[in-house]
Amino acid sequence: MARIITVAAAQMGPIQRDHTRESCVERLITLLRIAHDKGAELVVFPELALTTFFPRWFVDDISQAHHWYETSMPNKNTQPLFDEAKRLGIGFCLGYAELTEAGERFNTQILVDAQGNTVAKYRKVHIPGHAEHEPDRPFQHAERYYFTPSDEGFGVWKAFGGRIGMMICNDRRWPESYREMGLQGVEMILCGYNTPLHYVPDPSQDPLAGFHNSLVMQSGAYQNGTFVVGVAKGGVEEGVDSLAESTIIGPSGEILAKTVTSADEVVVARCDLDWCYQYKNTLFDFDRYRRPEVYTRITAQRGAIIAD
Ligand code: CDV
Repeated sequence: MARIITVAAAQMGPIQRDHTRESCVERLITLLRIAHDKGAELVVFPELALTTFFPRWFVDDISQAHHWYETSMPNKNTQPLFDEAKRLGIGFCLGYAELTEAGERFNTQILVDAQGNTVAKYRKVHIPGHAEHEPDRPFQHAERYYFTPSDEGFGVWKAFGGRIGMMICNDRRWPESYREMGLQGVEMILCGYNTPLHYVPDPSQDPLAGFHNSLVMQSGAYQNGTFVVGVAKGGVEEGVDSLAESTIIGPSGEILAKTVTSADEVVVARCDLDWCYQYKNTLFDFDRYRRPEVYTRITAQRGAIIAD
């Protein structure tokens, strides 16, 4: 019997600084209902879907930023989203800032099943940007100040009749993220993102933002025989323009659906998970063709050791 997941990429337009959690949750519920009407059984929301992208501002005392984080999930603000999803019998993947009881701060994504149970949690591994205030920038990208890089790595969970993995934004640029999940048989990777269209360290990359977004996700999908669902928070948020172009990609690397606006928008694809095996059992038959014995540098070193 075919294993089908109808998945929705539920893109958000900007969330401004003064937008409340309640207003964000209302928008998420609207997107959820639209996705449900389009036949989706799993809805993927962006990275940091409950707040503006607050790492664009630096504060000297980080406790002044605690109001951006969630200390429990669900909580009073997000409970209506969980309730509506359960009523509709639809699952979702949600990104938010997490503050643990031990005081650790993570950039987190959860997977919630159609019965309203949180079945998986992923904490961002690759944290981009900077940890110190850089006053000369037009805006900060201080993710390395606000978030601890998770050591938990990349999990794959049995859910929605398949094997689901998660990653967050910058993770999608690293082939290791996909391969770690590929080696666990992942069939669908869910990835929220916030990608400013102006890359401050090297503005020559700005016109390539959309190209690079597609390049990494399409390659990761193809090379691991998996669906990839990339979902943006796009548009102009607090003066910073961000990439939209939320995309659902098949294991062939082809684009199955893509948003056309930079506002709240839902696109859907009907994904036959068995399609993954046309790639996993042929060109990318890992067990037959991979050569881990010669890939020793991949985990033994971080930076390049330049050959001379
Ligand atoms: N939120 C992110 O991880 N954004 C990065 C930016 C800094 C380049 C990204 O990889 O899209």
